[in-house]
Amino acid sequence: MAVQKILTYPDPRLRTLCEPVLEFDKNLETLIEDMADTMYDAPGIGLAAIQINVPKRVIVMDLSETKSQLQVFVNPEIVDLNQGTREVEEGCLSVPGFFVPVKRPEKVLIKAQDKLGDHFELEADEMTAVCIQHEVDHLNGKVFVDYLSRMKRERIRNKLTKARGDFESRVA
Ligand code: GNR
Ligand code: NI
Repeated sequence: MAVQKILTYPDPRLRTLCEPVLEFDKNLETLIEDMADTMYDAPGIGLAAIQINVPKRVIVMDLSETKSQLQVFVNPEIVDLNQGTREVEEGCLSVPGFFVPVKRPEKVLIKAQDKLGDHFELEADEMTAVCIQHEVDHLNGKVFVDYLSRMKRERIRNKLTKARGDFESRVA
């Protein structure tokens, strides 16, 4: 069990363009374990490696009620299946306390590798489609607040930097 600290917006490290995984080794296995531990602890339904400050193209997700169906996506690619768009309220562990509607493609094809490097494909809709797109955005340095107006984004940024300042002065 190695729960890691989650980076919070507007931390500039969340803007990193993450690197593909080339070696499917013990390091990758440990990273995936840490990510799952951190996601379940939070709790959240997904996590991208950069959220724990590892700039690699690795995602974990678990959308099951019982939190017993971990999904791992290494080097994922998303293809829009052009079945329209849908607006769903999103949250992010790196933007704690804010939930806002984001419009995204409704149905996507995911091409990815598993932790051993084997390639697989998966058609996704509903929450799986929302979550994988949210996570792949993280791998490209994008956060869901980027879809909001500048005014709304700035309001969230100000609240989070002020919240952090309050916390730091209390623990100091
Ligand atoms: O836990 C999470 N919930 C969530 C809800 C709606 C849309 C996307 C998400 S992903 C989020 C976890 C997270 O921040 N992943 O990057
Ligand atoms: Ni997120």
